[in-house]
Amino acid sequence: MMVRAQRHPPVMAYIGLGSNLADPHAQVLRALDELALMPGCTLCFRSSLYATAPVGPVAQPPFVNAAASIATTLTPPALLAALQAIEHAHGRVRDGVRWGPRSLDLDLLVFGELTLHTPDLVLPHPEIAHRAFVLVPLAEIAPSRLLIPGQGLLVDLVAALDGLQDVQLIPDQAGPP
Ligand code: PH2
Ligand code: MG
Ligand code: MG
Repeated sequence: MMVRAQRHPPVMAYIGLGSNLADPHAQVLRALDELALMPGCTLCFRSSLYATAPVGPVAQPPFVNAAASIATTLTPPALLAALQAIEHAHGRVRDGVRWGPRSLDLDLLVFGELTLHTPDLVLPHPEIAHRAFVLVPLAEIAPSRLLIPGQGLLVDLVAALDGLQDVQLIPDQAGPP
């Protein structure tokens, strides 16, 4: 009898990308390519890049933000570790300044329908609902009726944005071949 390793069916997960140091545009483009190479993950969609004003209490340079969807057989902690390894390879230094500038931030936003509260990982990401720099890229690649557990339908969260946050689409510079 053939014994197969137990496999979990793939789960759709959404990642938020952000950078505001060391050529943010290039950091985010490279990170999107690296997400596609993570073992146990298939990249489904990647959003456009957006130039966004920094949100939060720390004065810092503007960000480039984007979002991606992956189908993954990894567990949430294993996926988090893979994302942190990419952040680390981009020179991300965790200096303890919460919400401070960063060369690359990869946030696990949504992991299927899972709700999780551990010291290392909270799912869905608790800050999605009010952040245009997350919701606008996410709305480009996710179904409008995506349910963000505990926060609501993506379409409703986008409609509730106050319109005050500066999020500008960066036109795709790749021209026709
Ligand atoms: N990330 C933060 C804090 N503020 N502002 C923008 N525009 N984009 C971000 O990715 C961002 C932020 C902490 O993760
Ligand atoms: Mg973040
Ligand atoms: Mg983060």
